[in-house]
Amino acid sequence: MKRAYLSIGTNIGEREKNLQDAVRMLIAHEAITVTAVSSIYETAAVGFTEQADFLNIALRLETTLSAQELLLVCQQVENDLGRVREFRWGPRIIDLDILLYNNETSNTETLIVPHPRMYERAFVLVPLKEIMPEKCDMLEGVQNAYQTFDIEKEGVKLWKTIATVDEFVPSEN
Ligand code: A4P
Ligand code: MG
Repeated sequence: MKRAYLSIGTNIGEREKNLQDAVRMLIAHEAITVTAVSSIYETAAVGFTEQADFLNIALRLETTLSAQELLLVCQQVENDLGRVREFRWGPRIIDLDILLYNNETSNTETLIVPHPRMYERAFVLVPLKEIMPEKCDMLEGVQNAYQTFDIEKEGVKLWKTIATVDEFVPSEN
């Protein structure tokens, strides 16, 4: 089993439902076990700033998939939720990025892990820090980067506290 961390973001439509749908699809995948989901944060857009605020979460999972296979699953979830790619960093129904994969590095045309921009982004680090176990090798790097931020200035606000995966995905209907 490999452990991976994802960052999930949305700023179009029913944002909380988009997050729940994405998490449900990951839970339903036979080769993935979702082991933790962070609280939901509302975050000011980074990159292209003339767009609506995002909701962002981080998620921890265990999987038998390779990093490349996990990327394909993430892209399938994005497509199933109807994501249309208009331009880089533009508004999106859902975006799933692989932040970390089992302390491994990848540098291919389609996959760079650790995610190349994660340490510069408060909207990634704040939720991620919440779900990293204390013994995790990568925690120190995340904490060091986190300390360089003034979280309020970065526009990252707690939007909804989440304690467990079950709390995140209430049964439909
Ligand atoms: N790719 C390479 N490495 C990875 C990885 N570790 N995880 C490739 C996922 N994908 C990875 O992604 C473009 C390509 O990156 C993919 O084809 C994949 O092979 P994309 O999702 O199609 O396009 P994108 O998301 O617009 O680009 P990118 O580079 O992922 O954007 P970012 O840097 O993730 O920025 N502001 C707030 N507040 N919250 C957000 O969630 N997100 C972005 C997206 C910008 N601003 C934001 C937020
Ligand atoms: Mg992306």
